[in-house]
Amino acid sequence: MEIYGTKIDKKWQKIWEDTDLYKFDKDNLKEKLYVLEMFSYPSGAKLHAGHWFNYAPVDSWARLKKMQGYNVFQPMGFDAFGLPAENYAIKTGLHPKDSTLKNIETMEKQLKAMGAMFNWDAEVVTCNPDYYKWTQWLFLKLYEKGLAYRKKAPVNWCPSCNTVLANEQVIDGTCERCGTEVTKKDLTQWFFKITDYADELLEKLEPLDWPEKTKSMQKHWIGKSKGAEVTFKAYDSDITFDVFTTRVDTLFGVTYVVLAPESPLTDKLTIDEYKTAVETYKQHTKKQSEIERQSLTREKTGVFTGSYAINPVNGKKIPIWVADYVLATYGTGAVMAVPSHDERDFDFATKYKLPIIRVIEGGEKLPYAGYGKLVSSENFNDLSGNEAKEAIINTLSKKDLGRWKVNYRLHDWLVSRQRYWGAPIPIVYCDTCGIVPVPEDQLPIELPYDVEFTPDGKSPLAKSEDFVNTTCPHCGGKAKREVDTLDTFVCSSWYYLRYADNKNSEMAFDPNKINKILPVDKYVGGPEHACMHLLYARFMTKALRDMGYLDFDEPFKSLRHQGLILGPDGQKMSKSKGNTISPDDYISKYGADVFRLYLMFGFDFVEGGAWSDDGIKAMAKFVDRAQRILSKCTDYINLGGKSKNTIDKAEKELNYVRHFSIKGISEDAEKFQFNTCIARIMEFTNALTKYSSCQVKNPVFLKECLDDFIKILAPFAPHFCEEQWSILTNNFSIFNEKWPEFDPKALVKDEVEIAIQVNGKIKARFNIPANLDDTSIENAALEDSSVKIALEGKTILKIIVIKGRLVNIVVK
Ligand code: ANZ
Ligand code: ZN
Repeated sequence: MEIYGTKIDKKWQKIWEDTDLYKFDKDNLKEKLYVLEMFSYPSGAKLHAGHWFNYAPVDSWARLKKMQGYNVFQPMGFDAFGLPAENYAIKTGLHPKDSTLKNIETMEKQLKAMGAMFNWDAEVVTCNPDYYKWTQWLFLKLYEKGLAYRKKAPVNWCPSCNTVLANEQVIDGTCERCGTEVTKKDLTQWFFKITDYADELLEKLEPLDWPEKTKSMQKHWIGKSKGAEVTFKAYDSDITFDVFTTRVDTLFGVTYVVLAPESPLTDKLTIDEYKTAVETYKQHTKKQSEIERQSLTREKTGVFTGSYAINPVNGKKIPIWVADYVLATYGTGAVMAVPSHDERDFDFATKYKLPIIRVIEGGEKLPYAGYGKLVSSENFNDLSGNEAKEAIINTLSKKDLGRWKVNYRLHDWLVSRQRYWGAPIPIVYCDTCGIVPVPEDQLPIELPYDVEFTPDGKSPLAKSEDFVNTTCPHCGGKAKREVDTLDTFVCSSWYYLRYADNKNSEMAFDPNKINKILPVDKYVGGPEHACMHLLYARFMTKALRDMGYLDFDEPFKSLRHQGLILGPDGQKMSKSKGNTISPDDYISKYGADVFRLYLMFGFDFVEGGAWSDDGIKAMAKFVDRAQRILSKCTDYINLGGKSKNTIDKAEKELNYVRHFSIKGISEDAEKFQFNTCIARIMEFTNALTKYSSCQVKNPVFLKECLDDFIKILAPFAPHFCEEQWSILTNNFSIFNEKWPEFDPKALVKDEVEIAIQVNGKIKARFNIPANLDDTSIENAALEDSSVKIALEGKTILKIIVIKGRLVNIVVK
């Protein structure tokens, strides 16, 4: 008889589905628990081990919570638009719509084979018009509130994907998707004004139950910096410009000014004689990534503009340079250089023989700035650190030449893409009316099917006459549609809201419904989303809250990340290395439970690790063993084996392990320590095996132990345990049973083992009642025959009793 494997899996999966076992009760939300795993891209044809490692352990936790009485909502869906799906389609020569829908079908089947209790009736697929209609609606709402806008800006361009990328999608200067070096292009693009929420995104981050590392990455990405803006005037000219500085107290030490090559000021301030040199330098800069440019150790380069500026505090004339270590995208794109107190300025000044004036005494030595006393100007002498800053800002602000300023590293979110496979942006351009948002009742703007979508740098939709040409919703005249599509991160910034009301055709979601189901109680997915998806979703929640749709501030109260499953060689799995593990092969051999158990036992959830075939074989053996002991004990119980009234030692021992396991698993699962959960179940199996070999057993007690055993294993091996439960009890379903509670009394040991030493050498060990007092312990020690022999002819000087562990008899 098969005890685990696809036959058992399928049998129970069908029954679970037919009986609606996972039904989420929307009318009884007191004990609701929204458990969410990041939905997947249907970009490859199949689920990989990484998907399983995200979904299976979390499903086990959700099952446990269901048994603890929670009304669990665990939806699943597909992040179906975007580059991954489109690139897959191009690679396979299929249309993205066809390949995506086909992949989704396969992946749904695989996800079902996992036996996870997903609420499939809540499924969302972001590339379906009934979903992206509302993504477009969201765009219109943001536009209405001034949170979506269009501007020309230097943007990140991936020459291989042929599209712009958001800052978040540029990793170490390369494209997040294909690894190609990213360049800059001046383009008119759509942005979401996430910076309006920078402060709140920062403040509300701290109290969240999220991994500290993720919080700190997001905090750094938002990058709040408190400083000042100082206005400089160009010499012999009307041009003025601001610099951003966190060290306005070093203003007397400024010996030159540096502009970012891309700053519009650069062209304005470069005099004719230097134009060629500056232009050459600007071209050179285009090839450098922002990461490289920020490196402290890299050799500094730059060129002179031929212009000078006036330092507003002392009227000194200082040269204006252009250098790539100043970024156009931060602060004002212009810097006051203080080579005496700033390392980069120091390197630059040394290389180009620019003056260095030390203005602060008593701080750290060069090249780092200190916060010592100011020594540079009679007016400010003897002031230190913050006092000097205050005094200087006070003086400057009277002439409107300086002010406090808070700066953020975070930029507005660039959301338009020059690719085909995304939600069309619901905007129309009319010669008469300008930018016109598409009226809500005309949504969705459907993505046309017949389009030449191979990327060539232009938006593919521009090639579709039918799509482009339209009438202006405002004046009825001829108009053209926006041809860019939305970044797929826009789709995923609100999917967790749609799950809770996915069939609504009147609105994106009914606030009355979803405000009760959300926020998400536990969100689990990869750590790579720290500065993208997780930030965007938080922004979207806050924006929708401010529009009156949501009554909560944060979408994800508690967040966990799973680690990475590596190939057997310890390397990241990749087709080119030939070290990928396909879950399907193992599922058909061992069934879902053995696979799930192995993932949970063989790896630390947060750390992940290398795959091992031996590990999964061992897990299959364990399940065999568990089944044998269950069947042996069940037979004994059914035969009505001899019973007795007294509780003997063997019974006590098993009872201890039983309650120890219940307690441990309840606690460890809460911490997502699934490997120790399985280890405890293994201990319980050993204890059962030991007890089952006793001559006299207590069938009533044994039945209780088996019940608990199956219950606490059930979340981890759901199909196997449902089967065993039906054999043992004839009941359905184990997941409607109550999770057992441990009995603290069972964890108090009656007896403890004690060691008896004579002059530090162990002479005997034996058990004593756990509550024995010191004198009785001493007496018991002196009674022991081996101890008696050791004490012969000696004088006892002292007896030391360490409760519950040790007696040391000191003799002469
Ligand atoms: C003068 C100065 C003296 C500075 C000193 C620092 C130390 P954070 O803390 O990251 O906000 N800066 C300003 N804009 C820049 C840009 N677009 N590209 C590169 N560097 C820029 O850093 C603020 C400091 O970074 C500013 O303060 C400015 O240099 C530089 F002893 O001004 B400081
Ligand atoms: Zn018009």
